[in-house]
Amino acid sequence: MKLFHNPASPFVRKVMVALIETGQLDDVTLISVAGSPTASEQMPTAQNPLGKVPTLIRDSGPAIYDSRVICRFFDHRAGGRLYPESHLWETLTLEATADGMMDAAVLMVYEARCRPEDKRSEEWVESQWNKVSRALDALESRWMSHLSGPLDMGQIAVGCALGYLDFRHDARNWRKGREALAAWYEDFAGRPAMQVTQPRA
Ligand SMILES: N[C@@H](CCC(=O)N[C@@H](CS)C(=O)NCC(=O)O)C(=O)O
Repeated sequence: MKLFHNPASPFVRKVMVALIETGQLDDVTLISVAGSPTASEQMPTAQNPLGKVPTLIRDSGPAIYDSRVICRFFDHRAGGRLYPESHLWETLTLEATADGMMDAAVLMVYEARCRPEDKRSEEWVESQWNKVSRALDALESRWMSHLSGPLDMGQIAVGCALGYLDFRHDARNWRKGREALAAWYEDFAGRPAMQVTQPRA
């Protein structure tokens, strides 16, 4: 199988961590691409009309995309450990929360990268950060017990979201006032799968 990949993408990182945690990394060849909403020349637009990574070309059948779909596909292939039936809706909601944080954090980067300076909106950027900030507060106040349970895809997604905040929005100091989450991340980031997938520009 072939995975359209970029080492800075937190969504691609989710897939890579899931592949490593389920022992399937050798089943995938990486195709390196780079792009943004305003530069889609290298992006997999033929396989994914949205022109986004990650996109996966399987051995048979059409390409599949969106990190949630690809992670679920690989987990299903490996026997279903990362989306446990007993906590399915919580796991999916936690993953959706982390994905929403990544969406907002990536849009903040695109605002600076894709728009001319005189067209950028500080209010809009701050509104995106407000989403991230509310999600961080929810993780700290409501999700610590789930985060501390057996490994699942919700945890992996949160780990990748927090890693992306360190990578692109370090100055926002997300750890302040979220000591439990910060301590959880300190431990989670030490997993070998997290270590070898650290984001790179
Ligand atoms: N919901 C998608 C989001 C993927 C996404 O936004 N990927 C970014 C890279 S971090 C991308 O490909 N951006 C190019 C674009 O938006 O045109 C997923 O979970 O896979």
